[in-house]
Amino acid sequence: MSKVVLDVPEISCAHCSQAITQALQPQAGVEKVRVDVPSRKVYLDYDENTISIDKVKALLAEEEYPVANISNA
Ligand SMILES: [Cu+2]
Repeated sequence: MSKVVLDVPEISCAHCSQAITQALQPQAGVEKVRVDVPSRKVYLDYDENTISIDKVKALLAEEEYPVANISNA
């Protein structure tokens, strides 16, 4: 399992947190999603053999939350 931190500048409120969680949590391979609104970060635990980080980025982009940066948790 991999752990990453995604910087998502568009995060601004609890609705954003909910939208991102709902977009990612149901996906196969996503273990855990935690959105921190004040720091505009998404903490993601996922199985890289099941879902790619590019897929995660695409899903967030579809929801109008482009990922600006990815770092290891
Ligand atoms: Cu919001």
